[in-house]
Amino acid sequence: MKKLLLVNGPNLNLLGTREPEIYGTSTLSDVEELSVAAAAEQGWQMQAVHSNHEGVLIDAIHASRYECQGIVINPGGLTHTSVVLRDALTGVGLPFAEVHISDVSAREEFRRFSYLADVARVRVSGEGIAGYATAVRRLIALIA
Ligand code: CA2
Repeated sequence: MKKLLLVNGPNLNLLGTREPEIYGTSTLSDVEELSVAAAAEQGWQMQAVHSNHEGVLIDAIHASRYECQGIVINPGGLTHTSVVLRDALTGVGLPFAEVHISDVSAREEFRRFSYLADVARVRVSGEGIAGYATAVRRLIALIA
């Protein structure tokens, strides 16, 4: 069975505990369940990883190289800072979707820049956690 890797970056474990006006009230577990279900609807498996540590995320991306056909990633704040995360994603060469719960284009100026924007095959921002399902469907449609 074909498989996607779901990556959630730093601080996303706080979902549902603070800033509901920006991120809603759902938890990271809700996000993972929703994403697994969206993949299963298309007949795909999904493996989820979350870490607050950049190197752990990079190791998970490297390990997915021969096991997965694509990656759905919300890098959290690393979106705006991390060349090494970009290098890991381009390095493994898997097509990936960049997803953000909030509308990063309508927030602070520093959130408008993404190190992944020009290499992501799919970008979803501002749809709340439903955006993960959108990203899964659009990525699978591209690579199936
Ligand atoms: O909108 C998104 O999904 C973000 O990737 C979330 C990141 C932020 O740095 C990006 O600019 C946009 C922040 C993740 C932290 O999430 C929290 C959730 C609840 C409470 C505190 C943090």
